[in-house]
Parts: sequence; structure tokens; C-alpha cells
Amino acid sequence: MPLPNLCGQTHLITGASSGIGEACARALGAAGARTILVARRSDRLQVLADWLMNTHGAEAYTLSLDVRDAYAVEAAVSGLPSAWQTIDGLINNAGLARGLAPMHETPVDDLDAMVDTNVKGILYATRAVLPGMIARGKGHVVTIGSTAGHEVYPGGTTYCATKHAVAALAKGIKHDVHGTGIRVTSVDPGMVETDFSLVRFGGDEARAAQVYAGVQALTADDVADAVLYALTRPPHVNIADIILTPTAQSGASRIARDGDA
Ligand code: NDP
Ligand code: 8X3
Repeated sequence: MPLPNLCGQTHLITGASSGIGEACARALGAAGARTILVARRSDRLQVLADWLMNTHGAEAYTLSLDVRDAYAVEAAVSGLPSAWQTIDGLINNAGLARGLAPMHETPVDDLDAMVDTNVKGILYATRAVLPGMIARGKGHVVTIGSTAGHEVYPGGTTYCATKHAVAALAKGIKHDVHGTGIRVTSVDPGMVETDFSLVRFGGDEARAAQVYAGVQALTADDVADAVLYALTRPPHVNIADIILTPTAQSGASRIARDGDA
């Protein structure tokens, strides 16, 4: 049986400049997909686009975009060159956490950043892309949720609330596209070693490194592999949810580290 591939398909990935989104772009490009790479750091997107072309001969189109800006997202998607307008897959990945303080001690800017990026960003991108998929009667929406969408840990009030919202969005969007042939998948990782903790702790490298100390965390490639699995099932198979964690992780705050008794 030939390996499933994504040849001839176009996938839009938000948060492609780093971590899981970047790994998804590499995995999808290796599987033959053309990718539309979205993030704010355009220099990193361009390096990735060049790598995809040079390594896999995979075309990529870069969109420097803040997913919190509804009008910019709408304009960018509707303004795509015609050769890039048929989007087969939308990978809603852009997201972040800010801090680990109780909600009432968290600056309003940080609350807004989490809610606006993690929740509204998905609404805006999906709203822009979905009508085209519905008109064509095919497409796949993937949301990157989290185990934080299934449990709530101390200091994670707002971040976990956004990821619970992401879980609800994936389920709700599936209802919205009922009968259209469009698939919806939520991929929900536990601890993944990326720049996530560096961003969460405002660039504090030592504190970020502690999160991953003494444990084999998931890699961004592990998550991209789960995304690719869902994308490459036959059209009649919808993978609703994939939850993956490091083997050493049994809960958000329960991680077996080297040296633990
Ligand atoms: P990274 O910090 O490595 O990547 C985050 C990505 O999101 C970057 O590409 C960043 O690009 C993009 N992004 C952030 N804000 C915006 C914005 N306003 N507009 C456009 N793009 C934005 O972290 P991860 O790869 O780990 O995170 C990706 C997703 O995975 C997030 O949704 C996160 O919640 C989720 N996740 C992460 C886990 C982990 O342990 N790492 C576990 C479970 C889920 P730029 O700054 O260039 O805009
Ligand atoms: C990111 C992983 O455990 O910090 O979603 O919520 S965690």
C-alpha cells in the first residue's frame, strides 16, 4: 500500500514561525503539501519557506499576520493569490500562555493576549477559511488544543480556560459543518519542549529550562506526526481528538523526573 501523502493539497498553518507550527510545516511539506505559513515574525517564516523549497521542493507562501486582528486575517485570506486560495487544511496552532500567577494577579494585557490569541485567533482564521471549504465540499480544520483543555492546574486559570474553549470550538465547528464532508480534529498535547515556556515566563531562560529538566518531553515533531496522521486518514474517517503526553507525564503537575524516588 502506498504511504498516504498530501501531494496537491494546500494547508494554512498559524504560528508557523516556531515550535509545533514550524514542525507541522516541515512534516506537511515533506508529505508533499504546499503550505501557507502564518505568524508575526516574517523573517522566520521566510527561512522556513526557503528550507521547504530547498529540502522538499515544497512551495510555501508566507503571511506576516497577527491572528488577533480579525480584519487583517479576513483581508489576508481573501487577498491570497488565486493559486493559493483553495485551502484543504487549516491548522489552528498559534497560541501562548503568559505567566503562572493566579488570575486576579495577572496583568490584563496577559489575560487579553491569551484569550485573544488562543480563542479569538481560531475564530477569525476559521471564519475566514471555512466558507471556501464548505463551497468545495471538502476540507479539514485542525485545532491544537492541550491537556490544559481537559484539566485545570494551579496558575493556569486563564490558559486552561482558553484551551477548554478550544476543545469546545473543535466540537462546535464539527456541528457547524455537519453534512458538508469537512473534517475537524483536535490535537491535544501535554508537555512539549518548544519556546512555549520561554514565552510564558517572559524570556526567562533558566525558568523555562526548569520546566523540561529531567524529563523526556514531547517534541514538536511528535505533535506534527499526530497532525499528519489525522490529515492522512481516508476522507470518510474523522479523527475527533488525539491526546498525547510524554510517557513520564500523568497530569499537568504530575511528571516523573530523573532522580525522583
Ligand atoms: P511556540 O512559542 O514555539 O510557538 C507559538 C507560535 O504561535 C509562534 O509561531 C508564534 O509566532 C505564534 N503566535 C503567537 N501569537 C501569535 C499571534 N498573535 N499571531 C500569529 N501568530 C502568533 O509554542 P508552541 O509551538 O509550543 O505552541 C503552539 C501551540 O501549541 C499553542 O497553541 C500552545 O498553546 C499549544 N500547546 C503547547 C504545548 C507545549 O507544551 N509547548 C502543549 C500543548 C499545547 P510569532 O511570535 O512569530 O507570531
Ligand atoms: C501547554 C502545556 O501543561 O503548560 O498546553 O498546559 S501546559
